[in-house]
Amino acid sequence: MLYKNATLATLDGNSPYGLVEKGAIWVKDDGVIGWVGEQKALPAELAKEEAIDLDGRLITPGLIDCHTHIVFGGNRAREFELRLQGASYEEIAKAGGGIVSTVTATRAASEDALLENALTRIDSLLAEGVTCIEIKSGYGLDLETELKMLRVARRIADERPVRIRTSFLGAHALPAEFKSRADHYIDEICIPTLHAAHKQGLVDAVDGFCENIAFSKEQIGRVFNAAKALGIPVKLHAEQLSRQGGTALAASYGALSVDHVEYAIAEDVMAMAKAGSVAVLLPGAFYALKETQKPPVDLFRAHTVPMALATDCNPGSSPVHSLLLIMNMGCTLFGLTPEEALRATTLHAAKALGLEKTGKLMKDWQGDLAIWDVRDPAELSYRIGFNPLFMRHFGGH
Ligand code: DI6
Ligand code: FE
Repeated sequence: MLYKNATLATLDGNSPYGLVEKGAIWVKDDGVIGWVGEQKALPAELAKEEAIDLDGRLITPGLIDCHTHIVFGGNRAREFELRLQGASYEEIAKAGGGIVSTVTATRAASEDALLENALTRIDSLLAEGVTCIEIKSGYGLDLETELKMLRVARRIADERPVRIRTSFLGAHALPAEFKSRADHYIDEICIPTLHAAHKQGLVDAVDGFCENIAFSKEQIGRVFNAAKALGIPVKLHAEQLSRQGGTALAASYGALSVDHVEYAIAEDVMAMAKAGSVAVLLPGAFYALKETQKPPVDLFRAHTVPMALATDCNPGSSPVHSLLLIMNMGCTLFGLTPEEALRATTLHAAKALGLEKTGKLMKDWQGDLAIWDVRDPAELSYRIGFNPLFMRHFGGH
């Protein structure tokens, strides 16, 4: 497919957005970019091919939502009401609500019902030009339901034109049946379930939640050792509600990403820089929990730690179904520039998932595209509650 007369935010080179005006891009039948650049430089044999004239509209790499919990049962509207009345997220979790209440609903739901339910949320993301979504398990917390969640996540790619990456998040919360026995849960359920899920080819990465309402560094370390032995990359929810030292732990395992990181300090950021980990910022959870501690964006810049942005779509701390809104929040709440916000949902999100040659418009890179009815890429972060997607190009189609 050849697109002509487009504005290209290639994200390549040193100019802002790697912008090319009056550009053209050719995506080959195998879904890989065959040619991209200024239209006047288009080789003669391509120039005579049939093309879509975009009349100056903007093309970016397809957006990537690199952190979601989008497969789950039930909802937490009641918890939302409780939090509005003053209960904190931690208090609700400690009282047996929170993540564990979603576990009950997810265990009870059939595989087909979970899929149908997730697709409604997936469709909101796809409508905004998202072409790749990471999905975590972690609302099963038993062998059967963790595997069910991962199967549902993978089935989404059969139902919709989207790439799916799955992360095993067995160390998300302690299920009620293991109350006060977190070490037993890790050894008897979490790690054996990881082995089973890996054996069935359902795991692209291993994640955990290092927090005083979840698991300690030592417990997460045991899960990461199991991941390492299986050759699976890791990532971690760390320093979200308090500073626990999860960031340094994750970095010591060469984590693909460390996520949330509101409470990270300079030494954490330096450990991430050394490990090459991406900082995945989740302003939806920051907003919904009325957090006031902002992630150390200036330190990430100073140490050239790439920043990604994601929805964290989940029924509790971030019931967010718009990656464009997250780009706006990244700018408004965390002080990213619109250019950083676009890199954060394309190139850097790809890196957070360990995807190669994805997230830039370059020859031989992956050719999933979002085509927008705007001319200036800053417009993607600027509006709130407005979707300027013109069309999406996925794979070889
Ligand atoms: N941190 C989060 O923001 C989500 N998981 C996590 O570890 C929240 C999940 C939930 O509240 O259901
Ligand atoms: Fe999360």
